[in-house]
Amino acid sequence: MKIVVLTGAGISAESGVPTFRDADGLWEGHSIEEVATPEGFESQPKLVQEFYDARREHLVGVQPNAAHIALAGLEEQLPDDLLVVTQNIDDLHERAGSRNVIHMHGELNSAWCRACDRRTHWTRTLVDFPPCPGCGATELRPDVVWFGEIPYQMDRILAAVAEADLFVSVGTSGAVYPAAGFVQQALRYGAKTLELNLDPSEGSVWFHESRLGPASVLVPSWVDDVLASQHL
Ligand code: BV8
Ligand code: ZN
Repeated sequence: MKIVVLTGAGISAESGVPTFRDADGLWEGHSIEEVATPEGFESQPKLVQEFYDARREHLVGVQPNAAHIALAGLEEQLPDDLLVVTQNIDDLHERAGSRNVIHMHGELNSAWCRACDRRTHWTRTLVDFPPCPGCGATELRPDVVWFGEIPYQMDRILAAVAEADLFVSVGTSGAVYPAAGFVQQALRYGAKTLELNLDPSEGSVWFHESRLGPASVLVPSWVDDVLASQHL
């Protein structure tokens, strides 16, 4: 059984990573246009670097939760059949042990050089525009996908969604495209669709089943169901 799991900020909420739209969400105090668009970076580079530097620093103090850990455990049992596609730029899936992970919106712990196109694992700050380890240019930006930019690995993602027998969405409001459109594609290719979310999302109508509650509870119990059904 081929499974694609799409995750959003809600899966990392219980680890202490703020979501986007919740009351004290990331967008509070910052307009999307200001901090998450190429235009915003052109006009206020230091503000944007500081926004991502703060999130990168905050990442050090948080840990994967039971939802991340359960998905990593499922991958161990179904190594060739489970793909996690995440909209999150945190590294909690990997720190929980997941390997088959696509960061369609990029990663906080990566810097991208606009001069030589090199991507470098990066855990420090970028606000002082340090030189690129490859070419020395001071053209490093956060390796994240901003609004108006094309998400990463779309071909691999769409191929996996077309192959999926089961499409599961965890902790996402379904407000940002193209991620919010994957469930409709999965349905079109005949997949069963399941939503695990604290609240109903903008895409709830597209799911055969929606289970409402915290990811740290819903994901482990769903994983137990899958393993039981696979007699694993
Ligand atoms: C593109 C990286 C062309 C940076 C991000 C008009 C209509 C339709 C689309 C558009 C439109 N105008 C413009 C667009 C396109 C635009 C878009 O969708 N805009 C929206 C605002 C309308 N999209 C783009 O620009 C994308 N690029 O379209 O290129 C293209 C198209 C197709 C194919 C090729 C090319 C690029 C978008 C990527 C932007 N970058 N992140 C950063 O992180 O700073 S988006 C960012 O916001 C996240 O990555 C994520 O995608 C989104 C936030 O959503 P969620 O993760 O879902 O978080 P949210 O807070 O909203 O919700 C949390 C959910 O969790 C809630 O439902 C809550 O109930 C639940 N929850 C909370 N706690 C828990 C929980 N669930 C379980 N347990 C809990 N404990
Ligand atoms: Zn460079």
